[in-house]
Amino acid sequence: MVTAALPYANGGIHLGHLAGAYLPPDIYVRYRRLKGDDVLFICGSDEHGVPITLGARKEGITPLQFVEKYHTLMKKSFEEFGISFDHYSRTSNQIHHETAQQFFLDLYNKGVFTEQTSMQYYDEKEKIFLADRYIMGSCPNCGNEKAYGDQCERCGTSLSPDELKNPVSVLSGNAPVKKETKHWYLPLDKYEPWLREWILENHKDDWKPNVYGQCKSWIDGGLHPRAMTRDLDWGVKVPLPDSEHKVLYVWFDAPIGYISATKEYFQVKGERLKVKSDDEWKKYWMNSDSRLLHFIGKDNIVFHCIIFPTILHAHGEFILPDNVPANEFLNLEGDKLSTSRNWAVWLHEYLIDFPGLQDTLRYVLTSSAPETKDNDFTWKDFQARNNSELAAIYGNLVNRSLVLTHKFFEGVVPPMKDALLDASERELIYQISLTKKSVEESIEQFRFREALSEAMNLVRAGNKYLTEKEPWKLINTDKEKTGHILNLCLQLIGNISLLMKPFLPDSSKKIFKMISIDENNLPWNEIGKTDLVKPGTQLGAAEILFRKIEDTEVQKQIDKLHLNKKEVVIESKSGNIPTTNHEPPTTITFDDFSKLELRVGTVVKAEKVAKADKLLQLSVDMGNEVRTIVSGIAEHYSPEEMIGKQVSVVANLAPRKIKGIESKGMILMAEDADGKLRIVSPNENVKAGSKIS
Ligand code: B3M
Ligand code: ZN
Repeated sequence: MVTAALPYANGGIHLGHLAGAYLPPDIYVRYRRLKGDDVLFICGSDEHGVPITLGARKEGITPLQFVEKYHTLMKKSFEEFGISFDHYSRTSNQIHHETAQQFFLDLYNKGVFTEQTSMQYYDEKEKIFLADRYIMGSCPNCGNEKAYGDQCERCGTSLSPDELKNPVSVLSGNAPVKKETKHWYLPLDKYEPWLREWILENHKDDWKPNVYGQCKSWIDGGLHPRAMTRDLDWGVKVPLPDSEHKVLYVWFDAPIGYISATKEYFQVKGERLKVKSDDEWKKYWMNSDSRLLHFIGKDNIVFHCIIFPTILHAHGEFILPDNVPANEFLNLEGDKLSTSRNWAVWLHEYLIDFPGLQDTLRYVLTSSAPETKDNDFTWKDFQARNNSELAAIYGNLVNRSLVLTHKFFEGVVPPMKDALLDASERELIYQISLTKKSVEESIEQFRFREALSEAMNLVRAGNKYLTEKEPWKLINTDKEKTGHILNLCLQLIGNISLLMKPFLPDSSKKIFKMISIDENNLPWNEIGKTDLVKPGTQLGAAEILFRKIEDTEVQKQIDKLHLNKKEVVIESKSGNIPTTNHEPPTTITFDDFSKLELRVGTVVKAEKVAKADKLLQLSVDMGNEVRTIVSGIAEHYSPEEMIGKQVSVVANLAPRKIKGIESKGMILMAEDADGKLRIVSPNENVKAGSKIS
């Protein structure tokens, strides 16, 4: 059972979504299907929650009109791009509402929830309780002034509205009042021992370090009861008396969407085939021999690793995720992808601008997949990978083999002769099986980037073989050996296109057509065979596999990005709270700037802070005093390296206690797209305490 995060129906699908949560599972399930495994790939639109109601409000349409518009757009993009979901559903469907409500009732009847009446923030003007993204304020952890009621996007901390400093309503811009309301809570704290064992002990070795690490810091940070209901009118209604204006929390209902979509899939299938299949979904969700995998982006880790599994566990009849291979983020041209700033490449636009080039995008996104750290997509890299890898290496091997066979043998596959096999050819054949094995291992460990690069190495080996054997010369003296060589090239191409099928399905299809193979009867385990293409077969015409991408095409994309980038902060109706933009305003006055006192200091002492992997405690000579500054650079500099370095210090920052140490000031750092930090120093040494202006 493979799921991909249900995207909010509040915009299009961009390359970051694709690289993080949709392409990896698509490769995975294509591979599993080829292996003959019983695999189901489910997704759908997430149509509830504040991202929807706020988005609709901004566009001046109803939530229903809003989700209709974006569900249609996303579904179409996925289809045209070729993400091979078995079913793409949506959480507004009745079957989902019923399933989520039943789930809630099951837990309610088991006494899982705690019922709590408390005072919560309320917007008197808009007459609405302010949960999640309806409320903003300062983050108690990092001071970000635009933290949301559910999470600070700058430091990643999960928050509740009560933790925000200076909260304001996103709708009216007013300071909220408190009003009494009742909700049902999932007591996560009670499940802590179970979560510790299930994740921290049982999944220590098989979950990705980034996923495991986030779970550990959540659990170690202490778990608290979390409300599973909200005072809203848009969503799945709470199925209890006196709850007309209450709905299920979107993160309660959305993951259950995976289950309702599975039910719906079998319902539709049953109707089509006129068979009874009502209980088929249970095989995938309740049988202990089923394996559940959730593919998501890193911002969804806590929901899929802690909250949803706790819900499934508390219910008792469901299997738990066996793995949650979450990816990090993809940046774009060195900058964070952002829907609100329109710093994004939209899939539906890509499909118009580069028709038929789905595989190129699959290749580029997989080759630079943010599997272990954030990564960068650039149009220049896109062009280079297409032209100098796909076209120049893969396309070249296929084209040369086909063209030469047509030229010397009228396109009829010549035989390979065992007696003619030399050592380098035996090795090449052996390399096919080795590559199969390593691609399998990499895919099964969710290392798609590595898997693709292994497959490409086999293509490179094929090119090398062809170049060394020079059949275009050999034909003048030895036609039999020439035929033998070309046969081997064609076998190699057949093997490679099967190996590449999960990654580049369209190209494989083209190749199979060129070499006259019926790909539908070619399972994964045929890889390694040297008789995939039978001698005597008439080959199809040689087609260009990957066309060249011109400079003008990528320049157009770069220009478009910059042209459409939104610099302006979008103001809410009342004018003082940005509704969707998380970025600070792009300009400040000189007065704003002059409030900063920036000075150069020299580090005279540096040591690690106990129990804090990221922190260094520095003693910085500021000319007239030596200050203690705690800085989060321990992963980038050792204490020894820091001694004697000149650093730029925000000298008038209010002192702050960090891990019990009073830190007076902050050190400026430059962060590159990979997240690597470097200190910002003057070009030449200056006197400690020099002012930066
Ligand atoms: N819609 C959040 C997101 O799109 C959310 C995922 C739900 S998965 C059940 O990032
Ligand atoms: Zn924060």
